Formats: sequence, structure tokens, C-alpha cells
Amino acid sequence: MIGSLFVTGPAGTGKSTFCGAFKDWLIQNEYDAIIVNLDPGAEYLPYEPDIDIREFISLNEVMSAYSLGPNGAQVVAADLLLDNIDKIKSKIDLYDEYYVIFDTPGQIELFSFRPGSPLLVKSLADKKAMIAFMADSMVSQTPSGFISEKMLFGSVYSRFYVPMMFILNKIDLIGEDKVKEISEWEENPDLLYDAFRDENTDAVKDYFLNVITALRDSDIINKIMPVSSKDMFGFEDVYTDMSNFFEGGEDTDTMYRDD
Ligand SMILES: Nc1nc2c(ncn2[C@@H]2O[C@H](COP(=O)(O)OP(=O)(O)OP(=O)(O)O)[C@@H](O)[C@H]2O)c(=O)[nH]1
Ligand SMILES: [Mg+2]
Repeated sequence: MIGSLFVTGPAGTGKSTFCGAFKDWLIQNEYDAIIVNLDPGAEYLPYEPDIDIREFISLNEVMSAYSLGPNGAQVVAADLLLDNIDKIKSKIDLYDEYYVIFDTPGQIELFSFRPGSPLLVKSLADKKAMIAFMADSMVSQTPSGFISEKMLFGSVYSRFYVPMMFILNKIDLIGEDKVKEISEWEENPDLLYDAFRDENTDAVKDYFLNVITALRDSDIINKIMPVSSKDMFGFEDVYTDMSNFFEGGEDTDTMYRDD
């Protein structure tokens, strides 16, 4: 593999759609790419996975073997991923000069907040891992929504400590002016703070002011990538950031390298 891009984010933000569309974009631009589906509970995927965890783990079998409902079974299935690392890895090893895109479960906690999650990423990615955090534009268009997505982004970062991109997906739903406004919050967190204060006059302001300051000072507020997976918009920037990190071009603007 050239490198691995793990796509995570809250449920329904467009992770699977992004994986499929970004793979198509890479292939159209003559880069080789595969998708690995790591969601054992996926009933429908908007792409054909090249490697599929459902080949090794069946949610229905987990439910009956452990006498669990669907949510409990998802948690056990997420932990069972670790037992299947070697099988997935040996399949990935067949794709030498490929970008590997990992689609992860709908519930972000199943990918990010299980005890074995960091080991999973480390084992599958050979130190060449990036995380694409998918945020939904509809949520991020309010200051409080944007801050909450950034806090979640920081929370994921604290689990893996690999470079991350903040992808603002579904921008086709909010229009150019809103995208510009969100980008301005990113560039100037003081504007974000003012907008937040206008929105939440009753909020515990010191807490959020400190959060915004901490996010800014730690580079967690740094750069967003506006994308529409539906329209295949913004993929060039995602590719540039990803390839810069994997192939040692210019330093990536996103987060810290792990070497
Ligand atoms: N308008 C618009 N809709 C999108 C975009 N990307 C995804 N969607 C829609 O958002 C919905 C959820 O997309 P998915 O790709 O299944 O999202 P997901 O994050 O993989 O969802 P889970 O795995 O279930 O958490 C679908 O109806 C998609 O068609 C986009 O860029 N623009
Ligand atoms: Mg999905």
C-alpha cells in the first residue's frame, strides 16, 4: 500500500458515499485505490468493497452466538475486528502501489473508542495512516455545531495521534456563503467565538471560550476541506494533503506527522 485513509465521523455524515466517490475520483485520475469495508453491520454500501469485513464477521451470527441485540452485537463485532487483522492485512498486501481507503462503522465510537482501536489502525496501516474526519455541513453551519464537531475531531485525534483532515462534507446543501463563513471561523477563531456568543447567550461562555482557545492553540482548528461527495467536489485538495503525507512531498498542513 502507498498509505491508508481511515474515514470516520458521526453517523450519516457521508463516510461511505465519500469512500466510493473518492475511490472513483482517484481511479479517474489514474491513481490505484481500493476500499476496505470495516463495518460488519453495513446492510447497504454505495460502492463495491474490494475487501469486506462481512466476509469474516456476520452481525447475525454474533447476535445469536452471544445472545445479543443489534447494538451489543455491534460492540462485540468491533472487538472481533482485532482477531481478523491478519486476514485483512494479507488481502491488503496484494495491493502494493495502492491507496487504501477504510470505511468505518456508522457509530463513531465503534471505530474510535474501543480499547483495541489504536492497535487496529496501527496494525492495518504500517505507520502510513491518516484519518479523514467527516463532518456534516448541516450541523457545522452553526457555531455550536461546528465547535462540537471540532471537539469530536480532537477526541478522535487523542485516540490515534496520526495526521487528520477535517472534511466538511455535503457542502452542496449549504451554499457558498455559509462555506465561506465556516472557513472564516477556521481562519480566525475570534470570529467563531463572537458567532457562538451571539448564538448561545446563556451558554457557559468561559468554558467554550477556553475550548475554542485550546483548539486554536493546539492546531485542532487549522484547516477544513469543503467537499461534496455527491458532486465529487473538493477531492483534489483531499488527494494533495493525503499524498503529501504519504509520499513525503511538502509537509502536510493538517496535523503532526508521527515520525
Ligand atoms: N447532499 C449530499 N448528500 C450526501 C453527501 N454525501 C452523502 N450524502 C447522503 O448522506 C446520507 C448518508 O450517507 P452515507 O454515505 O451512508 O453516510 P455514512 O456516514 O456512511 O452513514 P453510516 O455509515 O450509516 O453512519 C445518504 O443519503 C447520502 O446520499 C453529499 O456530499 N451531499
Ligand atoms: Mg457508512
